[in-house]
Amino acid sequence: MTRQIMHIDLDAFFVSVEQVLNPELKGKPVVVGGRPDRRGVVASASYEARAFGLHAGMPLITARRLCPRAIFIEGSFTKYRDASQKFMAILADFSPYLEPVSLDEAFLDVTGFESIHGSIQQMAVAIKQRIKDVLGLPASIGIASGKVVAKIAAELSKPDGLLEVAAGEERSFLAPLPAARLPGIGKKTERILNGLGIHTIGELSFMPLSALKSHFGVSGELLYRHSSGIDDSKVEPSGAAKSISRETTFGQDTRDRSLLKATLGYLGERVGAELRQKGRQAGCVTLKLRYADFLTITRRHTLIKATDADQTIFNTGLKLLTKALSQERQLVRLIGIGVSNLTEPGRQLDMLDSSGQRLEQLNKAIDRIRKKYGFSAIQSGRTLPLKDIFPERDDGYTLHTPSLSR
Ligand code: TTP
Ligand code: MG
Repeated sequence: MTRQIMHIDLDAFFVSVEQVLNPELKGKPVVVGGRPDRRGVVASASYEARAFGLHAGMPLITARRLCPRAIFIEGSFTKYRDASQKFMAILADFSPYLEPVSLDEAFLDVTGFESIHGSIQQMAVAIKQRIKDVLGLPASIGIASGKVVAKIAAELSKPDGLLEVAAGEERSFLAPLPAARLPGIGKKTERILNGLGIHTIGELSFMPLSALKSHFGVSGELLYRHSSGIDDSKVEPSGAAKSISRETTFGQDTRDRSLLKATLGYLGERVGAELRQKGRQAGCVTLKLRYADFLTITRRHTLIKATDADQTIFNTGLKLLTKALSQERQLVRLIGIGVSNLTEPGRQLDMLDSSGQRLEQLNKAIDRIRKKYGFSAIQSGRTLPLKDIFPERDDGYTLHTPSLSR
């Protein structure tokens, strides 16, 4: 039976939320990301702003130069989180097979649901309408037999779009599109493909599997399948986040070890707190650094045993940081830490591991105290240097771009 998968993504999400709260912003070039005289990047740009070339990830300074009339908003993460929860709740009303991907993006498996809604297209229209009625937000929806094609269809339909790729048409739909549209094709893979004379997904689909495997290893097989529109990956309703991360841009590029270390400690604690709140453990820690010239690197370390302890996350991150700094002399612009390979904790094994258990109890106690008395009620030594640098709020420090840490 052919599956019917929807990919739903809100348009210019952060900006659209701001426009609902302040309708005067509607129809104007608007950027959420911070004040343009400060450092940081565009998190979300309205489609009017995109007409000037603005896009997510662009330095705010560049954004203002390209579009001096743009309205810059700092943004606030709690508003977006609230909207996101309501958005997911609306989708869950339509099908229980919901996989949230990020705050404003989800897959929905709606196979066999047409009898309730007339057709899957009509169901998508109803979903868009409900999101508009309840939240006032525009959404775009792609419909296809698999996740990859559904996501690309949603992207192409933006803004406020709806695009269905009929079963059997996946290959011809993908063929003319740039290869970089496929998931897993970053700048590096794209360069290699271009070097081989391959620019479109259609051209990619004619490459023999063996050649793709020899160039790209295991991911070569995925490229082979996806480029032909073959994709049987499931919509995973457990839907829990696949990774959790926090990052921040410094007010000034820095090589100050104690600042880097303290910031890493702070971000690591935030990651750890979310991990424990979600009741999960992580098998992998990733450090992200962006240097003064925007060179961005990620370094990952796979743990022998999954963890939810701040201490382990921090220590692993610190080792990666020390190594990275020894390999690159530039000043650091942004630092981030994340965890992935998330699993449910294996209770049985933990019983045998008393130091792990002690850490677990310690972290739980810290979480409880902070929930009750605020973040700064208890501080670990590793984040203390931040006290002199950043303003403190009840729920933590105001880092330079607090709301934009993903
Ligand atoms: P996206 O869905 O990628 O972007 P968008 O919703 O602003 O625009 P569209 O989908 O119409 O292309 O990301 C969702 C939100 O996540 C976005 O509004 C802001 C945030 N975000 C960041 O904070 N940093 C980023 O680099 C990106 C890409 C998004
Ligand atoms: Mg979006």
